[in-house]
Amino acid sequence: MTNWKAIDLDAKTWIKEAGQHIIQSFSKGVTIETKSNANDLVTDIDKNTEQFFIRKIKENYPNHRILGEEGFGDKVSDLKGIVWIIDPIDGTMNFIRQQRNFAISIGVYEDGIGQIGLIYDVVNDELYHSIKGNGAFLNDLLLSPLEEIIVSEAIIGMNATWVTENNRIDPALLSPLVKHARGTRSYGSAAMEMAYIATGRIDAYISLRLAPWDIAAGIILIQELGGIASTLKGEPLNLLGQNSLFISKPGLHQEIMKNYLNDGKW
Ligand code: 2AM
Ligand code: CA
Ligand code: CA
Ligand code: CA
Repeated sequence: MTNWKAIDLDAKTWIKEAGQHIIQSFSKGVTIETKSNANDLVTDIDKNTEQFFIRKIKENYPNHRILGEEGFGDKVSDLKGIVWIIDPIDGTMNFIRQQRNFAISIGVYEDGIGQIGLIYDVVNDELYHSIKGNGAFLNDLLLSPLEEIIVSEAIIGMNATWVTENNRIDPALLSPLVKHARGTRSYGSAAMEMAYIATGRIDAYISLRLAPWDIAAGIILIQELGGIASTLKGEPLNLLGQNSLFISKPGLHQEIMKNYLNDGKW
């Protein structure tokens, strides 16, 4: 039997320590590089933070594998055994430009099943955490199960990109949702937006292009609270590839799927 409580405790200790290093970097300056395109950024802090987690995990759990955004982990092509899925800084552009609105995201999976989800909003010292079946917490506060809400009362997290010309979705599909919702928000960190659903700060989050490390922790957290996570076509998420993401409070997910997304037939 895997001792998830012990792993969770270690992960929380490490995530706080990593957060301290990140805070210290604010006064030192960071080195910025671009990845796939001019808006796809990475810093030495993203890389150092990922390497920090890998060192800790390998020392303490040598048979666990690690899938990390910056590529210092293992070549993971299946989810057998225990796999840590890590985004050392989710919201790198915010980290660089705002020194806020970013998070560390860690999901721990066993044979493809999410067991531990951690999202750490470093600057606000807000640690969202969940062990499957044991509830979800913000720091020491037990979070309540998510309640149903309707579109006209809901705040939807979504990047404006998806209602402009783009090569992933017809902007006409999502624009009625933007119009009918109580409001929309875009924070620029998928992990943080999912954490905000957990606390009720927003009610759903939509993105057309996310990687496993963006979503691994958030889906554990939200499912623990009774929320629903799928692709924008309503399909199950794949933690080994790119996905669209539609994660939401219950009720709202069904309403949007049916009335705005033609039950995934688009
Ligand atoms: P990142 O900061 O870790 O790269 C921004 O809207 C959100 O989308 C962030 O969570 C960001 O994660 C994620 N994202 C995923 N792929 C991206 C890409 N190619 N370029 C920029 N952001 C990306
Ligand atoms: Ca990135
Ligand atoms: Ca990310
Ligand atoms: Ca990242």
